[in-house]
Amino acid sequence: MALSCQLLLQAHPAAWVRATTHPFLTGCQSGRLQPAQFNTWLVQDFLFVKAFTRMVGRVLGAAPDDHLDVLLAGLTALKDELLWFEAKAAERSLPLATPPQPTCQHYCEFMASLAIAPYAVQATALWAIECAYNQGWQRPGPMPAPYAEFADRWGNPGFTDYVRLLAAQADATLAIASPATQTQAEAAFLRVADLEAAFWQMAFASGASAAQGNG
Ligand code: HMH
Repeated sequence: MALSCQLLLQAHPAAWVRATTHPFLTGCQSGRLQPAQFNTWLVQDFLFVKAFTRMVGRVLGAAPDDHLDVLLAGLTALKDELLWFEAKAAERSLPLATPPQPTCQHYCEFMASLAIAPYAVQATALWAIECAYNQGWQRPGPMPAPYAEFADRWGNPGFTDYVRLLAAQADATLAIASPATQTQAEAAFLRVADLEAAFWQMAFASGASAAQGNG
C-alpha cells in the first residue's frame, strides 16, 4: 500500500504528539507563559518563516502543473505573514536582526537540504510543517489575548483547508513514488516532528531563563 499523510500520522502518534503539544502552547492558553518566552519564539519563528518561504519557493519549482495553484496561494499567504511578523515584532520592540538559535538553525538547514530531495519528499515535509502548526495551535483550545491572534493564524478553518490540500498533493505523489522515496518521505516526516518539538522547547527554555531575573 502506498504511503500517505494519514498513514504517517497513524504510524508515529508519539512523535506527532511531541511535535504538536508543549507547555509553551498550554502556557499561552493558561496565560502562564512569560513574555520573554513568547518573544523568543516570535523572533526565532520570523527567522524560520523566511527560510520556510524559500523552501516553498523551491517546492513550487519542483511541482507538477496541477500543484501550482495551491502552492502559489501558500506563497501569497507567506507574503502577508512575513509583514505580519514584522508588525508584531515592532509592537513589542523586538529586534528581528537576531542570530538564529542552534535549533532554529538546524531546522533551516534541514529545509535547505530538501532542495535535492524528490518532489514527493518535499511535498510531504511541506505538509508536515504546516500541519504541525495547524494542529499545535488548536489543541489547547481558545486562547486569550494576546495569543488568540497567533493561534488563529495557523488554526483558522481556511488554513486547515490549505493543510488538507497540501496532504492531497503529497498523497498524489507518494502514491507513485518508489519505495526508496517513500522511505525518505517517512524520514523527513519524523525529522519535522523532532524539529517541531525542539523548536517549542527552544523558546520555552531560553525565554524562561531570561525571565528568571524578574523574580
Ligand atoms: C517552527 N513550524 C514552525 N514555525 C512555523 N511558522 C510553522 C511551522 C508554520 O506552519
